[in-house]
Amino acid sequence: MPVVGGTLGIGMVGYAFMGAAHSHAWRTAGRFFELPLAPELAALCGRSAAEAAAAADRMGWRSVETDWKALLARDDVGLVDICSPGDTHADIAIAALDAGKHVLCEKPLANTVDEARAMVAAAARAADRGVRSMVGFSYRRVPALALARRLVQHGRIGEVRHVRAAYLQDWIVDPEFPLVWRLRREAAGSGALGDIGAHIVDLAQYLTGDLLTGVSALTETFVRERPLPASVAAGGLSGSAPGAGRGTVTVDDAALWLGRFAGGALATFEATRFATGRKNALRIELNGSRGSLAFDLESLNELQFYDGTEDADTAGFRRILVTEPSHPYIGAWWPPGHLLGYEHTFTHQAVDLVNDIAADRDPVPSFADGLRVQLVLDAVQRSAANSGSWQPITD
Ligand code: SOE
Repeated sequence: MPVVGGTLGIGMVGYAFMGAAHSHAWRTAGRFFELPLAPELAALCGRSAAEAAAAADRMGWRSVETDWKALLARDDVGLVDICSPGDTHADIAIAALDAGKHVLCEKPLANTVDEARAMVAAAARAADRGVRSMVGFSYRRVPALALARRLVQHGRIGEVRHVRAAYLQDWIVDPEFPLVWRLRREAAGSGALGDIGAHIVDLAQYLTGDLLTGVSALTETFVRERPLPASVAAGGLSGSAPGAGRGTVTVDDAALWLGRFAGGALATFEATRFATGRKNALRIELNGSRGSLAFDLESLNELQFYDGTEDADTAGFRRILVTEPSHPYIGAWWPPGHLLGYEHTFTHQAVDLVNDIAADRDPVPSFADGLRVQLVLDAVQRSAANSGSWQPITD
C-alpha cells in the first residue's frame, strides 16, 4: 500500500474540467471529513509545461510533470488520478497499477471493451498487492442518489419494474462549436453515449443492483462537420477559439436505447447533447411494485419519492430535501437546508477512495463496474450499427 507516513501523494494527469473538479476535491476532502491519510497535491501532469505550470499554480499543485510516466517513478506519488481523454486511460492506468500506484480513472473507464478488460485484469493483479483502483462515476455520491440506492435496497419501492433515464445537454447545438476532442472517436471512443450515457448506465445498474442483459439502440450525428479548434487538445464544454479549416465529427450526438435487466425490469435511456435548453439534466426514475423514485441533477439536493403503500387519499410524489445529517455525506457539511453542489460529489469520491485505501479495501465503483458499463456502451453501438437489432450483453 504505497502511502508515505500519514499522507497520500496524488499525481494527476490532465487539468481541464475534470482536473479542476478533482483538484478541488483533493484540496477539500481533509478539511471537511476526518481522513486516515492526508491527500497531498504532489504533481500535475500536462503536455504543455507552461499551461500545466499555470494550472498547477491556480489549482494548488506542488510540482509539474510533462510526461505521465514520470509520475510512476516518484516516491511522493502514491495515487495516479487520470483526468485526461479516454484514449489515454488504459495505458496510464495499467502502467500505474503495475508500478504499485493506486488509480482513480475518470469515466468512461476506456474507449473499448478490450481496453476495459485489460484494465480490470491489471486492477485485479494490483489488488492482490494492496494497490486499489476506482472509476469516477461520481454521481453515485450525490447524497440524493446514495439515499435512493439505500431506499431501493431496503425494499421501499418493492420490485423494480421500470428504469427511465435521460442525460440531456445542449453545449454543441451551435454548428460552429469547434471539433474538440470529445467529438473525435479516436480520442473519446464515442460521443454523448460514452460521455454522458455512461453515467446513466452506471446509475441504473447501481440503483437497482441489477445488470442489463440486452439493448436495442439508435444513434445520430446531427452536425457532421465543425470548425477545427485552435488547440487540438481542446476539450472544454465552453469551447475554444476556432482554428483554420473544418473537420468531420466521428461520434454520436445522441443515443436512444431500450434495455432489459436480468431481474426483468424494462428500461429506456436517452443521452443527447442536442436537448436545446437542457444544460446538465440527468434524470432517472425507478417505478417499483410498492413505489417510485425520481431524481433530476438540475435539482440535485432533492429526491422525489412515491410511497405506494400510503393511503390513496394522501399518496403522491413528495420531495425529500436531502440535507439531513442522517443522509449520506451531509453530516460533514452544513445544517439542514443548506444545499450542496456538483463539486461535492467529487469530494465524496475522494473521501471514500482514501478511506478504502487506508482500510485496504476494494473501492466502488471498481474497474469491473466500469467494464460492465463499457459492455453496455459497446452493445448500444453494435445495435445502432445494425438497424437497432437486439444485442445481448454477456461478460
Ligand atoms: C460533459 O458532458 C461532462 O463534463 C461530462 O464529461 C461529465 O462526466 C459530466 O459530469 C458533466 O458533463
